[in-house]
Amino acid sequence: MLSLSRVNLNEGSLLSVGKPDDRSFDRDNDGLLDSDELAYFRTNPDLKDSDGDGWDDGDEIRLGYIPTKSQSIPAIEPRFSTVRRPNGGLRSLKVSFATRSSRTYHIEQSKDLINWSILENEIIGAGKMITRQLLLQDDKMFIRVREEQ
Ligand SMILES: [Ca+2]
Ligand SMILES: [Ca+2]
Ligand SMILES: [Ca+2]
Repeated sequence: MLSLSRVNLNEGSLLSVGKPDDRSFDRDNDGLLDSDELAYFRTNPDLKDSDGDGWDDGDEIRLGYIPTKSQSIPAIEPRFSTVRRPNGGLRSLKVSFATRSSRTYHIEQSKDLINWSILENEIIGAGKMITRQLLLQDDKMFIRVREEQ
């Protein structure tokens, strides 16, 4: 899509896949329309990650961060909250974390921080917060979220 549009622009080809000012066109495929990037978000319509902080413009907007400020980035660390039994014991653990589009995430557990086993595999990032409720067998358990390309 992107390379076709460049051919169209630079060489006057008759291929019509969308003009850069087309209201429905997203040249850099970051989830924001060119027209919105130029007029509203002030981001670069040719660059997925306008401020170079590692998060695509569309993901930053969806997650509530600023795509033109590299200091404004979603927290990588997962957030945890607990649900307790009436006797105070841990019943379940809620984990939520910000995800990047086109990355995958794994939730893993460990008792000793050495041996890790997978609780959930291949969670597809989508530029939004993902939340999971984890049922724990053991009250003493380490949980981590791993991101892969
Ligand atoms: Ca775009
Ligand atoms: Ca960014
Ligand atoms: Ca940013």
